[in-house]
Amino acid sequence: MQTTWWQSETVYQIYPRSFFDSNGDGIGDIAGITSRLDYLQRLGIGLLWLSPIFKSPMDDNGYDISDYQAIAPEFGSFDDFDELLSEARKRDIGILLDLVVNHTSDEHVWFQEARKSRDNPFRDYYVWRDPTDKGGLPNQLNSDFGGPAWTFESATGQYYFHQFSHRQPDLNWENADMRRDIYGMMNWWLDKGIAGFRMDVIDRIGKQVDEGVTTDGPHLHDYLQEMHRETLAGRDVLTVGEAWSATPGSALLYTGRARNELSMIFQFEHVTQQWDKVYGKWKPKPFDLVGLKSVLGKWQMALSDDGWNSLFWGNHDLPRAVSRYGDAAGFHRESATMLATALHFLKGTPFVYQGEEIGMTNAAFSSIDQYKDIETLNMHRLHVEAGRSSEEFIAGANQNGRDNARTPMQWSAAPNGGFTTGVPWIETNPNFLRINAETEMGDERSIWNHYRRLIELRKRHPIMVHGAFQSYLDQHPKLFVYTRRLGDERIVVMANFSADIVTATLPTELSTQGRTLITNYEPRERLEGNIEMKPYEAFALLEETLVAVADDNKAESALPAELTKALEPQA
Ligand code: TEU
Ligand code: CA
Repeated sequence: MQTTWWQSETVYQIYPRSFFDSNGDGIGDIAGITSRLDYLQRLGIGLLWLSPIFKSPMDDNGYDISDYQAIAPEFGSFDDFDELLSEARKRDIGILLDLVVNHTSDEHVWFQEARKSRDNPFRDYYVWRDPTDKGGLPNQLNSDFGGPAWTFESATGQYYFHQFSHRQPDLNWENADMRRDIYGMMNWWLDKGIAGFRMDVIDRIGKQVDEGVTTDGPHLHDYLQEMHRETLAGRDVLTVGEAWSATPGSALLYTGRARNELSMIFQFEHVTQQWDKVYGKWKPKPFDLVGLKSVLGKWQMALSDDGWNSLFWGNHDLPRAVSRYGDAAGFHRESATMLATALHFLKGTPFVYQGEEIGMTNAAFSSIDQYKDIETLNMHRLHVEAGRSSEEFIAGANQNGRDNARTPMQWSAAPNGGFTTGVPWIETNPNFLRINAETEMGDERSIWNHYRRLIELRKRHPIMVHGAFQSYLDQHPKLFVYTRRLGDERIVVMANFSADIVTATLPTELSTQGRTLITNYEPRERLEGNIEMKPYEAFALLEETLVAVADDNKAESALPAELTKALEPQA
């Protein structure tokens, strides 16, 4: 079975602002990432996705780009970037950059020009509409960050369209000159040797505002196939498109092998399915495993023969996995390792979000003043203006707000978790004393070592990459049970998503014996009849075959001195 190189890799997402601060200004930076490459190599990571590092006023922490071909000064210089790229390459780690081409910053020169006059050559790089006869908004489209998606510019008497903040004007992808400039920029970065792109809200670029269409517009796939022809064709690179609106059907349009568009997408149905239908993520719902399993299973089956799944619990926009789906207070190690096992044995490419590998948790901010995220701050303002309580909003933001994922990476028990010797741009989670990379790496049963083993197993066992998925006990409210099969090999995965001891009767087809590839409790050799699962127990059992399986559970040996040193806070 032919494996495309990125199908057996694991990607690690870095939010540069919060990863490691090398110069004490309280903001993570590119040199900080370079200083942590040994840590990432030891984890087994093959690819890094960097959230945007480009010049930006940082209204949306870099997802508002003012120069696609300049490094944000607070993150460093091109020399720093070139150093990162070459040091990563020495460790067989590729770099994916974050391509944000649905919109730019309002400080981008294109927008600065466009807003000067209606006949400026760059005017049509953006989406402008006249007010209605009564001077009102062109239509009722709203921004994801609250309020109308239209802002009026009196200088030229028109509104411009922005699906996010008013400082992130949407680009007009119907303009061929604009598309050509984007492709030129992409080739400029690709020629530097990056491994590919994560593509921000790529489902939005086909917008048709007069029809009220913001996602999956009629020309979306024409643009992506043109982009592929003009930039990606002939290059062995990885692309992953963020597509909150994706369905299994559209996923095949984006990622089908014959489509020549993207390698894979991030779909979010497993996330939004847990949101309130009216208030979205701001009114959390109780966790529903049966619903989650049905979505994960649907996506496994939909992309089983073509296309390719990304696998993730978290990213810089989502709450911390162990807080959202596990039990950070009661069974921290068990639930974090269970979540990792349940996800990494699925078919697709796993994405680990910075700090997930050490079980970082949500930050229990009590005041809106502790929050930094523009989405949260805007929504809080609208919530309070609508007469609802700040405390009620903060309870929701504490569970699902984006800042939960943006508190500084916790490297050690040093002040600020060893992230900075200065004052961090956002508060460090006080549990860094207990939850940090240094502690985790030294403990053979830690979350970190569990991730390291999972990543290693994927490289060693083609069944984890290519095996066919089949779920069992679909209606069980606490157990996620599935198998992967490749040829005469089969892996049985069982995960208890609860703090309870759960007894279940296994279907006869799951009665088997073999070797435990990984577990967060004691290894099992036989499965049959009634099985008792401990709180948040998860394991993967490879059915007995003639092929001896190397001991995958051997603990990581003591840390090499150079790595321990690498974790010490920099002067
Ligand atoms: O996110 C797109 C996006 O839709 C999310 O912000 C989502 O709307 C929100 O988190 C759900 O509550 C991408 C980036 O990942 C995000 O960080 C940016 O803020 C956004 O696009 C604009 O670039
Ligand atoms: Ca810094």
